[in-house]
Amino acid sequence: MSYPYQIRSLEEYRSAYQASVKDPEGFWAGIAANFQWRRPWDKVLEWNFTEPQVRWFSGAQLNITENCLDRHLAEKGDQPAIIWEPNDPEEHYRILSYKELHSKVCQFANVLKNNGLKKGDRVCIYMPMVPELAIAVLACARIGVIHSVVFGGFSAQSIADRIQDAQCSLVITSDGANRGNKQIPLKSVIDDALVQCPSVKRVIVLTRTRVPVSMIKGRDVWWEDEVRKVETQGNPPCPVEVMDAEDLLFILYTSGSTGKPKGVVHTCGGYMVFTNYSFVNVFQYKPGEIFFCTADIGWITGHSYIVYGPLSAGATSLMFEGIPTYPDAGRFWDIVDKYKVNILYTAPTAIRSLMGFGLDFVKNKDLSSLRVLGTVGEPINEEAWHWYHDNIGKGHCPIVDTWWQTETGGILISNLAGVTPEKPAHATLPLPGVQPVLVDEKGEELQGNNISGNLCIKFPWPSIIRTTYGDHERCRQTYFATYPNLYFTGDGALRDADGNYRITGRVDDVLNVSGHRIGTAEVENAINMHTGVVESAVVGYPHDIKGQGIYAYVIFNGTKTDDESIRKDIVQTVARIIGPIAKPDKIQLVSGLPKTRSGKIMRRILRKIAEGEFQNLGDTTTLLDPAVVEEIKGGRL
Ligand code: 6R9
Repeated sequence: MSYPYQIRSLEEYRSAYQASVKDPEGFWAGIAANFQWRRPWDKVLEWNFTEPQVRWFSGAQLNITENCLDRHLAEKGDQPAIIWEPNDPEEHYRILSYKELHSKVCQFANVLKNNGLKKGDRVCIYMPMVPELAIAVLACARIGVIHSVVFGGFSAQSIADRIQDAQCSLVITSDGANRGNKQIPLKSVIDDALVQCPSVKRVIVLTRTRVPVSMIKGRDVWWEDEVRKVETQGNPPCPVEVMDAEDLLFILYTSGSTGKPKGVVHTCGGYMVFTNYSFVNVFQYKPGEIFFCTADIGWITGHSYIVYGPLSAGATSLMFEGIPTYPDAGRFWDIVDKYKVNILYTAPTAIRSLMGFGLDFVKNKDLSSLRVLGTVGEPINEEAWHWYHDNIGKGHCPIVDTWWQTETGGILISNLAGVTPEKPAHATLPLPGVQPVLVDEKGEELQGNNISGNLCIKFPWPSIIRTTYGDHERCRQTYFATYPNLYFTGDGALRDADGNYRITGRVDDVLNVSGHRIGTAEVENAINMHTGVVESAVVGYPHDIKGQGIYAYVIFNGTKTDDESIRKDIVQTVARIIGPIAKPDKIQLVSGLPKTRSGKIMRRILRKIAEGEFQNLGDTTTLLDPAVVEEIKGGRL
């Protein structure tokens, strides 16, 4: 069995692609016909990339949870919607059928309403990977409340910045989170964050780790108590809030090359259509299959391919609370074996890390249920691709290398599993409906194949970013001003002789550390918060497991203790300001930074030195003080 809009052969791919370019509106209207709308659209697409303004399915009304839940109840009510595997393999797993998930979402949506929320309000969700996280997300969507999920690894300061930016009035969290053999005190981090957030009037706390927490009277309530209240009200139904297609669905913060993280905005109709379409086509999902995406719901991959894409397709989505190396490096394979997973979607950094533990952890695991493998988040090197292909896919599972971004909402460039050809380390071809181009520095579109350039998209797709929350000009500047009439991705890419794209990585000052986007400016700002730091410059360098590591050059004139404790202090500062994911791997203490006469730091030189490439430093004659380069080279870590 397949979906009516599933592309099943290379020929079908080619004709769908052509149709999508020739008549985009007709193409997307055909796909959008597979959903439940409360009111049809007046116009499929209105757009310009100058303001920018993009409106998909305008005039249409819908609720995404009606498409993710209600519409499956008649035929799939008893089928598992979410399978949840806890951090500790000894703890009991949970399975929520579509019926159960629907009733829990309705119940919690009523909790939110009881706590005063209404359409358009913003809620911050800071939770572990438990089913209640998915329930909270869907409950917001059901009543038109805009969710802003913040990954559990971010610090109090990062949360506060995000809450303030979106002016959230409510926070949903838990007492703590389990991650491997560690516990993270989420509620206490929220308490620290909220000191700076007067907009937050209510905090709902789920019990997970049972670590003691302080509950503030009048502000903090327990999830379980609130649910009980709804039960004593007799569990009233929760009709959906009927949303306009272009009403906001969620905000998700992501790093860029300058300033603080920005709130990427996605809207209801287009996001629903595109995440569903890409899920069904890229993975070639078949009803009844078990889909395991190892991402955290705190990132876009979790939003689109744990929650909205799979559930809108009536799939079974497996959610894992823990980490790939706990209790040992065979955990992913145990999970595949235990639940007979059919599709596994993970990140190159995880594959490289597990490769390092050797094949003993793969041996004796039954992986025969696997049909499709996927990767996302960063370029996959050929060695990792082959390891994944040979040892996990046993040579017969196609690997989809899916390129996309928080801003794109869903997968834009990828092979379609078993349908279009794969090529190691290549994301290959755009999905029908997606029109990538490569441009040179001047923004001229490069024609033909065997070329490289900056990756742009020249026509909107339904889940394109609509704005950056509260600051539309920033959205224009960041994505639409570099090259007129193009969406600029920030990535560089090659196009091979057959038209396959190979994404080579960011061409801006954004790092990709273990698949997480981190701005160099953000890390520098955090380092500079340390009282002893005069100035710093941060660059990426190749890292065997993380893809990129963080290399910081720091001018320090604080109280001189030994270099090692200065470094430790700086690392702690970054962890406190941003979160552990942004900790520098290497900190080199220097007496100066290479600057041009106009005072600009020459990052190109610092990048080369961090990479250990002392030749080709390029022209250093424009430097204010060329001697500083020699000193930095001498002290490289
Ligand atoms: C989905 C996600 C986006 C950046 C993107 C690019 C890198 C993602 C990739 C890839 C090469 C792939 N990226 N997928 N690079 N091949 N298959 O990761 O979103 O966190 O916003 O990161 O990740 O550099 O620009 P996000």
